[in-house]
Amino acid sequence: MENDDKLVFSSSVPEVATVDEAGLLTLISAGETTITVSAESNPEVTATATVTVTGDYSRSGWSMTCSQDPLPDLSGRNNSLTAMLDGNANTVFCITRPGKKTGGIDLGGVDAATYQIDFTIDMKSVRKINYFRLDHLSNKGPDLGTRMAGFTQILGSTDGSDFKVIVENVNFAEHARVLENTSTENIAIPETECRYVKFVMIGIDCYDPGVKDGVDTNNGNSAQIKEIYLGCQAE
Ligand SMILES: [Ca+2]
Repeated sequence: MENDDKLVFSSSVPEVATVDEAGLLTLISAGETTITVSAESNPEVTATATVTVTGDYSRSGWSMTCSQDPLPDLSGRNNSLTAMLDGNANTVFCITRPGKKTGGIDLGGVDAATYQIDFTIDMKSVRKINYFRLDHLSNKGPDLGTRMAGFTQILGSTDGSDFKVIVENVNFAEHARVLENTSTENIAIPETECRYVKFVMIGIDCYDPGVKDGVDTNNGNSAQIKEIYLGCQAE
């Protein structure tokens, strides 16, 4: 390598971080990338460093399936299977709660204590996750009863068919019942590498009854989630 030799920088995953001609790193979104620097005169002389960016993953291109189909078309909610992945506050993923009837789906006759609803998010590539977070519909009192209060199980899979339990009985009702909380905090789950994440709700405890000032308003026919995020944060 000569004294005036130039260095060439590259990033293996530019969606995570880019590196410019001078070696200046720009962090883009959560994930892992390898930065390589090589000598222009002799590309075989290289050095590498792994850079890990923590936080929410970009959800661009992610998709979702849900056991409840077709989804109810609730007025003004722009309900769809991508509604909680789109970063749009005007679109909301809605499902009918066990024991309830809304949007053309009647679950009044099911055993609400054992009835299962689940949805699965496809992140399109295997990633390391250790938290999720939800945005609730709103901070209006009547919408309290639409909030989620927990999940019976969260499972992960790399191939979409073989799912392993990541965590069971995740309960965030206490946080959800504070009217001012429009989002959950980042809810930690055991660190897992997977592409598909399945959220399972069994029975009515997963759905917030809309408790306000100690009184159960029980006004929710539906469960509604404005946004869901997955990410990896430092332990
Ligand atoms: Ca949305």
